[in-house]
Amino acid sequence: MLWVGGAVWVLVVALLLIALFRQRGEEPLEALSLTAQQSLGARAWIIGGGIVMPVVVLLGLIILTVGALRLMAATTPSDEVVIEVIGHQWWWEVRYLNQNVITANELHLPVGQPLEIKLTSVDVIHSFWVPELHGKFDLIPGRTNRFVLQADQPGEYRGQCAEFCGLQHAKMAILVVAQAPEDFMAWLDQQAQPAPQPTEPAALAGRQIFLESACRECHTIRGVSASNGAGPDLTHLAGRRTLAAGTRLNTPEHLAEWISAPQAVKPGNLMPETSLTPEELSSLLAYLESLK
Ligand code: HEC
Ligand SMILES: [Cu+2]
Repeated sequence: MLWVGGAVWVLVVALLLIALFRQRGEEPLEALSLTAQQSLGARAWIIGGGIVMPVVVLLGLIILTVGALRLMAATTPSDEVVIEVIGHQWWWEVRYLNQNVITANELHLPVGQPLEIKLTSVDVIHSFWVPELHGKFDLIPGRTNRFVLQADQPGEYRGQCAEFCGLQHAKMAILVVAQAPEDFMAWLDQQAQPAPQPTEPAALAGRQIFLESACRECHTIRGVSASNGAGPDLTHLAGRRTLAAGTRLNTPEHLAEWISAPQAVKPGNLMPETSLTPEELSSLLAYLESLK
């Protein structure tokens, strides 16, 4: 397209320059009436340059374009792994539809394999954007957008919500982890397991506190309790790199900070402040950290 467009441009500019600088002599305008032969030539220019050439050039480009579009659509994604990304104010829910895996703010995929990503939202419009991998795609409530995502190099790629979605829009990041296919399958198998059974007494007490407090209303821990889905699934929380959509690295200190004062860490986010005694907090943390 560039070369064809360039050739057309050079031709048009050359004709324009010829017309501008052609010597017309001194005759007054009225004397410029065309001979029969000249007017035939002028008509040939209009029909040839104004109709025939554009039709030929544009037809050629349309054929090329349709061919290129067909090639692009031909990357058939795997139907074994289909990922749904659901936007929430202000975090990402990530579901592996055929494996019954639900996680948050972290999307793993095998290197070099095209995967279908379905995008939707439960509240307002968000936009999924991992600049190093693809262009922006919107997450729209009540609608599913699809695209095919492929990472060619292993590594971690930062994504960001790219559609202003409220107070903590800036703190709505997602981490895309592209792994060797066997590592990815191992990760997926591990994520499909229910939450591990705690063994330590503190963690066992922490699980009880989780079940008796408001936490369980919003957070699912598969194998332990189901929730209304208002907050991220915590089944394998300890295996995630970040907390609260990339707001903090997932360390024991940051987790303690988050549970004891989520509104100080990410003001306005939809997790309410909780009132736990220091003992309750430390057991709860021991439990959450066991959720590998
Ligand atoms: C009213 C619903 C609600 C309640 C109750 C609630 N949370 Fe949350 N929680 C959320 C939401 C929403 C987020 C996501 C916040 C964000 O990133 O914007 C969240 C995030 C978290 C995260 C970070 C998860 C991640 O992967 O980023 C943890 C851990 C967590 N909550 C633990 C708890 C614990 C423990 C309790 C009980 C003491 C609790 N939550 C009570 C709604 C709730
Ligand atoms: Cu958003």
